[in-house]
Amino acid sequence: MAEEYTLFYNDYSICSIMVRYTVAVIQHLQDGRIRINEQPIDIQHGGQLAESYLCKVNPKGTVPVLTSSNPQRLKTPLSESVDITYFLAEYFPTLCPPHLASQITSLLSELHDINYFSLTYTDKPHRAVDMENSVQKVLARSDISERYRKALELKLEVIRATRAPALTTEAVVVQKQKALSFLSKIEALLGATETNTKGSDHGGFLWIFGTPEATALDAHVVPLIARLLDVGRGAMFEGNPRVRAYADRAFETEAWKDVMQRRRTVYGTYL
Ligand SMILES: N[C@@H](CCC(=O)N[C@@H](CS)C(=O)NCC(=O)O)C(=O)O
Repeated sequence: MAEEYTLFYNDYSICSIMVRYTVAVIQHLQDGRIRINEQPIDIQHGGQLAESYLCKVNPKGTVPVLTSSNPQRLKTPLSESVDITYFLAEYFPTLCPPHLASQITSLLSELHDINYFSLTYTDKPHRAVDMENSVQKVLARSDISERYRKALELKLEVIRATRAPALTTEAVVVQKQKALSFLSKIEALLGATETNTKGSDHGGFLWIFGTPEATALDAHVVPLIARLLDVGRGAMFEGNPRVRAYADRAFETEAWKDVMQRRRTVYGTYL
C-alpha cells in the first residue's frame, strides 16, 4: 500500500512551486510507493495564520510543508522546500544521483540563500506591512486561545525580522548580486554539458547536468528563473543566454505546464 503524505502549498509560492515541480518531474517514475495529497493554503488571505496551521502544521506559518500521519515515516513536518525535495530523493534517486550529490546540495544551498522576497517585492514595501497587519488583525481579537496568541506573536516576530529588512535598497543589491553569481554558475554548467554531449544522441531535453531525468537542482532552478522573469528581471539573463534558453525549453514541458496551468509565479495583485 502506498505511503501517504500531505503537501501544504500555495500556487503562487515559489518554494511550493519548487516542490510541486519536483513531484511533477518524477511523476512518470511513480511506482505506487508514495502518494502525495495536496492541500492548498490561501496565504494571500491569511490561510497560513489559521490556528490549526500555526499550532499543528507549521509554527513559522509558511508553505510548503510535507506531513505524514505515520510518525515512522516522518516524525515532524518538513517545512523547508529543500528538505522536502531531499526526502523525495530517497524514493527517487534520479533527483540526487550519488555522483552529483555534493554539487547538487552545494548549489541548492546557494540557491536558497537568495532572498526571493527581496527580488520579488522590490519597491513594494507595503507587502511587508500588509503581512504584519494581517497578523495584528487576528491578534486584536479577544476571543483567541492563549496558544494561538503566542503562535501569532512568534509569526509577527519572524515577519518583522525577515520581511521589511529584505526590502531595503542595500538588501536588494546584495540579493541581486547573489542571484547573478548563482546564474553564472548554472550558465557554466550548461556550457560544460553542451560540450560534453556534443555529437552524442542525448535524445531530447537537456537538464543542467545532461542527465536523462531532472535532478533536484533542475526542479528548483526552473521556478527561480520563472520568478525572475515574472517580476521583470529578464535583464539578468543577458549574460546568461544558456540559462534563458534552458528555461524556455523547460517551460514547454508537460511537467511545468501541469504545475503552472499557465499561471505566473506571482499572485496577480502583488505584481
Ligand atoms: N525557506 C522556506 C521558505 C518558505 C516561505 O517563505 N514561504 C513563503 C512563500 S514562498 C510563505 O509561506 N509566505 C507566507 C508567509 O510568510 O506568511 C522554503 O524554502 O520552503
